Amino acid sequence: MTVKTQIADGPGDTIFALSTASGRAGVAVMRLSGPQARSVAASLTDDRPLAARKAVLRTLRHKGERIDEALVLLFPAPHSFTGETVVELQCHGSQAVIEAVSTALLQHGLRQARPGEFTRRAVENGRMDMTEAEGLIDLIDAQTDGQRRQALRQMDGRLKGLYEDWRSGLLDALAQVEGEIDFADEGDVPDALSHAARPHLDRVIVGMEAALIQADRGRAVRTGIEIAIIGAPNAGKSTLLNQIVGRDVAITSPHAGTTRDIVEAHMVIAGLPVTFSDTAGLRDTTDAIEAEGVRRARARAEQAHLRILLQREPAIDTHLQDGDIVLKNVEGPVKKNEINALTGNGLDDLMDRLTMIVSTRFTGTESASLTRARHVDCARRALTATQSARTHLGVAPELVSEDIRAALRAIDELAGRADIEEVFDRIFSQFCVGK
Ligand SMILES: Nc1nc2c(ncn2[C@@H]2O[C@H](COP(=O)(O)OP(=O)(O)OP(=O)(O)O)[C@@H](O)[C@H]2O)c(=O)[nH]1
Ligand SMILES: [Mg+2]
Repeated sequence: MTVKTQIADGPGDTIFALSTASGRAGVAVMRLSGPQARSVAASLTDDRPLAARKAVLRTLRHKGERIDEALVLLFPAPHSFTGETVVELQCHGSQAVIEAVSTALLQHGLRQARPGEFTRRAVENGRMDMTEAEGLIDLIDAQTDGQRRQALRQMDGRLKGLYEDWRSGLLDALAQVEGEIDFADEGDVPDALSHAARPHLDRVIVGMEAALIQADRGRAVRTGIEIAIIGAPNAGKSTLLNQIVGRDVAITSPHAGTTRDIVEAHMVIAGLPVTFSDTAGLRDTTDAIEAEGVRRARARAEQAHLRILLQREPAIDTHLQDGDIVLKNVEGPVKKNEINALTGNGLDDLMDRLTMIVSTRFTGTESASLTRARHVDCARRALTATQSARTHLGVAPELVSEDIRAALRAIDELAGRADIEEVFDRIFSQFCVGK
């Protein structure tokens, strides 16, 4: 069955890119998108008809010469990834085939896609919103299970659902406000306004605040969790790092002040990427190099999601935040909150505790929706504007609708509806070519 009608293709030119990784492989997928995709695919395949969404085996030919045998798949607009007509050529994955196909496509007037251009077209054609597109990048980049799950939820429109809810609450409030301004008796306006719009604004504010509280967690899942090992010189920090990762990554010695540079080691805990940092022992020192190490150690201690403070006589007690781990490095049998860094006695308990912390604090079932700095920035601006609307309700009604519109604009930006070229360029340049 062939599709008879060519459904509205956008004005853009037709692009192509290799969608699979380059290098030697069994199969390589070359993807074409745009108004010419179908006709160019037809002329490469002896003009035999292509049925929608049916894989067919065809000889690819250019200027009379056979290039390859390929599976050809046609997705007529608008039911495709980009919303334009898309053709996939599944050819053999050698450098020579890929080059010959690319040359043929270029000679047919197609253009090599820029990074993220397929997804950008999908967003521009309303096939997905910006946050779903970001979920897609995260899914492609996911290295652990936790990241994969969060990315899939984002791709399924989790954040979209949330901001659509905020938007509808704001629109309800706006409708009340504008209705009241039109009809109410001058004297009654402020009271009537606050009465009708307040519950909507309250609900939106509560939702935004809750999402922002969870945001650190969402970003931690994307970028990984940082755990800093801190303590006095000679506490056994480097010895502990080596035990945790089971490799000799950091130099240890009886000399106080051995570690200066931050030594990092990576692991996966509870499905999330975790980076442990071993840091210089914290003390005042006149040695300029060690002092720089201590400065870096303090900075890392402050930035990390979690600190393990290792104590050995004399114990120091510094840079701790809520929920951190304090461990005594002891000889012989270990009790709760103790470890023997040299023998590894107590290490299993520490790892259990870390697994528990990572899974409850960072991957809980109520996982985060705001997963990027960009999301947090838009949501904060929307929250500030909504709070301002609520403050103005009883006192300056003329400002309320202006505030609500500002909140709606911030949400549009979050959705990628604001269509600001610059924002689009920045986001899509993070994609790889072929996506
Ligand atoms: N007996 C014993 N020795 C330990 C223990 N932990 C570490 N040590 C020793 O103590 C010395 C200092 O250990 P490191 O791991 O280098 O200490 P650090 O905290 O990294 O020290 P700086 O890098 O100087 O801040 C080394 O000689 C270790 O072998 C322990 O639990 N028991
Ligand atoms: Mg050390």
